[in-house]
Amino acid sequence: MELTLQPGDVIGFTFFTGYMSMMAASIFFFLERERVDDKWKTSLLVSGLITFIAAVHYFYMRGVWLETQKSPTEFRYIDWILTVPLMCAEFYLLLQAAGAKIGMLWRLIAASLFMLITGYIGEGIYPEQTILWGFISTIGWAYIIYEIFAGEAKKVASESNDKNVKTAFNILRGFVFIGWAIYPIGYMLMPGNFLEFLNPHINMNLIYNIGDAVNKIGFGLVIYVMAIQSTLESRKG
Ligand SMILES: *C/C=C(C)/C=C/C=C(C)/C=C/C1=C(C)CCCC1(C)C
Repeated sequence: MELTLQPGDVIGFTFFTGYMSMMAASIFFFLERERVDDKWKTSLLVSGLITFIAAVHYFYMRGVWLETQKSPTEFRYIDWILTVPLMCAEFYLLLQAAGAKIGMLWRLIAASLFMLITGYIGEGIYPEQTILWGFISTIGWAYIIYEIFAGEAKKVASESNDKNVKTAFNILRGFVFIGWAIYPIGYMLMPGNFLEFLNPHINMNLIYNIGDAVNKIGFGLVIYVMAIQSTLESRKG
């Protein structure tokens, strides 16, 4: 096996572009922190950390893919276990001024770890039980959706009187509901799972790489736009 990107290796291509776009997004979020009000600086820092942690993992995943043409499952889940709780922290930072309590953050983090650890068990350890573990994992995701669409996070957001925060919260929830649905679709391409029949044509890594680009960079950009908007408004009046 040649350890370089071969023509026609579409998945390999997305590992390279994933690496580079995560890196570029990190530099962008880190430098743009200068331009926003102090109260949003931590949110932008966390956005940059999410894409930076992903960039480092993409660097390694790219290497595994080139060497083996197999899923870099371990690096993938280590990345998610670090970045998904940080995305939960973004919800907390956004809603802090509106009165969000730390308990909400811990519940979101616990649910996301449950979702990812059980997902890993079905992808990396017992792939013959992928449907069972995929189902268990979905309970964690469902809890997160409950918390932001019907639970305390939703309540706090609806009581906020900052329209920029409200808009950003609504878009971020959309990412968790629709953008995150990309991942279980990738998972179901595993042998023995519901979408196995698509497997020779669509590779799980292609779906996961698209999901990461949409969710990690998109999430950060929503927070960035909110922070800039809020900063401009506060400086005007
Ligand atoms: C930056 C990485 C993100 C936002 C990763 C999100 C991952 C998920 C929402 C994964 C969810 C899964 C299920 C809901 C069931 C099947 C197993 C998983 C782990 C793929």
